[in-house]
Amino acid sequence: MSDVIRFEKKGAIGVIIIDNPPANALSFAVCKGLNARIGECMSDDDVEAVVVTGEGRMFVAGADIREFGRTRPDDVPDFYDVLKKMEASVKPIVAAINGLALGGGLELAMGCHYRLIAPGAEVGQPEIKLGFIPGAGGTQRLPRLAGVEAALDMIVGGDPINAAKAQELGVVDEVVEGDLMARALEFAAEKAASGEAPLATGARTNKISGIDAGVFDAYREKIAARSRGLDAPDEAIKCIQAATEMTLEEGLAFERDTFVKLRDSDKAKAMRYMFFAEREVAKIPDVPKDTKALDIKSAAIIGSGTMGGGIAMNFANAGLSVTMLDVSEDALSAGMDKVRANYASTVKRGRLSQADMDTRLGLISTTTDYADISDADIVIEAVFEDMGLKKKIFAELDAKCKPEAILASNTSTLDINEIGSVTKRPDKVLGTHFFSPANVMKLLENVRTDGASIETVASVMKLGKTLGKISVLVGVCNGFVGNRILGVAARITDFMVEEGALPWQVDKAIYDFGFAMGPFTVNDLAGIDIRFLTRSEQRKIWPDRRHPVLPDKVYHLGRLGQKTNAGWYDYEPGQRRGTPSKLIEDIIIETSAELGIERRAFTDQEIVDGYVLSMANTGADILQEGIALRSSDIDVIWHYGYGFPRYRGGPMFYADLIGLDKVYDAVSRLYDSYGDWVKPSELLISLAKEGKSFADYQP
Ligand code: T1G
Repeated sequence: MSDVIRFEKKGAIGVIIIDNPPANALSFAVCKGLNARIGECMSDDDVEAVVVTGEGRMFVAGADIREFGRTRPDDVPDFYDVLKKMEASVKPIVAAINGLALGGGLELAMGCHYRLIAPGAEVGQPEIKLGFIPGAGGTQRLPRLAGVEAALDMIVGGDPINAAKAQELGVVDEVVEGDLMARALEFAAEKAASGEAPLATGARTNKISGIDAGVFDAYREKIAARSRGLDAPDEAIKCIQAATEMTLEEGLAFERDTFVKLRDSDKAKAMRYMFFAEREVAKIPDVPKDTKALDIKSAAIIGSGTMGGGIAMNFANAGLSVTMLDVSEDALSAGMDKVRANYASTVKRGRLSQADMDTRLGLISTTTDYADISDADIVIEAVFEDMGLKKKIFAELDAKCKPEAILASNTSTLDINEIGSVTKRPDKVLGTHFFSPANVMKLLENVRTDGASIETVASVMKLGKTLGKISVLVGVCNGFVGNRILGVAARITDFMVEEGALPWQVDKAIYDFGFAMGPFTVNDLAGIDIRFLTRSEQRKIWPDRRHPVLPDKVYHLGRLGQKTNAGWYDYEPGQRRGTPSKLIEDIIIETSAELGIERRAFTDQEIVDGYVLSMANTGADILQEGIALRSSDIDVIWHYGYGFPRYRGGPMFYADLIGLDKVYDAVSRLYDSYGDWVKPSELLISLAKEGKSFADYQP
C-alpha cells in the first residue's frame, strides 16, 4: 500500500512524494500513506519541516474517482482529517506543486502552510464538472487565499488557472523558475529556522471578511443560464458564502454535508460515468494502442458545401493544410465565401484574431482537378447522398490518390462497404461522419467498414484527436449510431403528436429534461425539407410500418422551418424563437380525426420516456449487432452529437438507472402503440430477465 508514497529525508526536511500514476490520484492507499508519513514527520525530532510533492507531470489530479461509491476501509483515515492534522502542525509544511493540482490536489496544497509552484503547473477545483463540489475544504480555504470572487470563478467555473494567475490571486506564494525541489527545501528550511508559527490557510480571514451577501446573488444570476438543470453550482455558491459567515469548523462541516449529498446524487453519478465514458471510446479491443497510425499532415475534401467547408475548417484550425475539390470554380468560390464568413463572425465575436483567421484561410486551397489532391494523406468525400455519385468519386480517387492515402466518406446514411467496393483499397476506406456545423460539433463517428485495416482505424481515431474531436468508432448500418437512434425517437414524438400531444408540449418536456431544444424546434432549425427525402426513402424500406403523416403535411404547406419563418412554429422575420402556430394546431387535430385517433392527454414524463427509452431500445439493438462497442459509446455519441444532458448520462445510462425491467415494460407499451420501430430489443429482454444493466453487457 505504501508504494504510492515515497519518503526521503533531506537533512532536516522530510520529503513526501506522491507516486501513483497515471494521475497521482488521492486513492485510499495514497491517503493512508500520506497520513502515516505526516505522522512520522510530526513525531520525528530530526524533522523540522516537510515538503509534499508529486512524481511525474501531476502534483495530484484529485480524489480517485474510481473509488467513489466504495466504502473507505477502516484503516484509511478521512482525507479531510489528514488536512486538519497538517494544518495544525507546528512544523511548516510546504507544497511543491510540480504539475497539475486539481480537486483534492489543490485542497492538499491548501492544507499545507505554503505553496510553491512550477511555471508550467496549473491548479483548479474541477469538481463541478463531476456534478459535486470540493469535499475537503476547497470551498472554505480557497476564498481565504484567493478571495471570494476568484473562488467563485474557480469552483463554480471549474477551469484550472496557470501558475502566474495562481500567484497573482494569492493561491500560491511563489512561482519557481528553476529547480522546484531545491527551492522548496530551501524555503522549508527558512520557515523552520524563522521560529514563526506556520501560517494555516484556515486561520486567514482578511479576504473573507465584510463580504456583502449580494455578491452571491449576483453570481447566481450570472450563471443561471449555463447551469440549468445542475444542482452543484448553486450549492457551491452557498458553501463559499458559508466561508464568509461561519467559522472554519462550521464551514467545513457545511461543505461536507453538501458534498456528500451531491456526490451520491444521480446527476453526479451520471457525470462521473461520462468522465470515464469519454475516455473509454479511445479503447478498441482489436486495435492495440501501439498500432501504427498514419501521420496525417494534409487532407482533401470532396464537395465544398456547408459540410465540406466545415470539415475543411477543422483541418485548418488544427494547422493542417487542406484542399477542397468541387466540380466548378463557382461552387468553390461560394464554398470559400461561406468559410470566410464563418471565420469572420468568430473574429467579430472576439474569439479569433484576424491574424489567426488569415493563417487558417491560408491553409485552405481549392481545385477542380483530382490531380491536385493526389498527394493528400486522407480524402474525405462530402457530397450529397447519392450512391452512384459516391461510387464514381471513389473510383476516381482510387485511381488518382497515392496508394497509402485513406479514402473516407462523410455519408450519414449510405453503405460505406458498398462505396468502398469500387476501390482496390477497401482496407483504406471507411466513414468519418462529422456533425453539422462540422467546425463546431465535437463528435466524430468513425465508421468501420468490413475491410478497413486496424492501421486505418487507428489513423482516423488519431486524426480525430488532432482535430480536437471526440471520436467514437461505430459499424456500418442505416444512420450509424446517432441518426439511427434519432430516427426512431423523433418518429415517436411525431406519433405522440398525432395521438394527443402538441409539438410545444413535447419540446418543453424535452427541454425541461435538459436538452437544449426539443425535436420540433430542432426540425424547424434544420429545415422540414431535410427529412422529406429520408421519409419517402423510409416508407420504401419499411412499407409495413406506421409512418407519421404530419411532417409531410407541414412540408407541403411550404412551411420549411425558420428559413421560411414558419414550420411547426410561427416566426417573426429575423427571430429564432418561434411561437406555437394555431394553423399547425388545427392541422394536427384534423389529422388525428382523419386517422381515426381519439386524442388523449400526455404527461411530460410519458413524453420523455417515449423519447429517451425508445433511444435505449434502439441502442440495445445497436449493441447486440456490434455496431457500437459498448453502451457508454452510445451515450458519448448522444451527448456530444445531440446534446443529451451530461447530468443524465445518455440514453443507455438513463435506462440503466431506471432498471432494465422497468424499461422493458415501458418499451413494451411503446411497441403496443407504435409497432415495430420500438419492438423490444432481444438484448433488452435478456438483460432485463437476468437483472443486469447495459453497462454489464460484454459482447
Ligand atoms: N481519479 C482516477 N483516475 C483519474 C483521475 C482521478 N481523479 N484523473 C485522471 N485519471 C485517469 C484517467 O481515467 C485516465 O485513465 C488517466 O488518468 C489519464 O487521464 C476531495 C472529491 C488530470 C486533466 O476531476 O481532468 O478531488 O483511461 O486520459 O488528458 O474535493 O484526467 O488511462 O485508464 O484524462 O492528460 C477532481 C479529473 C476529483 C480531475 C489529465 N479531479 N481528471 O488529463 O489524461 S474529485 C478531477 C482530469 C476530488 C475532492 C474531490 C484529467 C487530467 P486511463 P486522461 P489527460
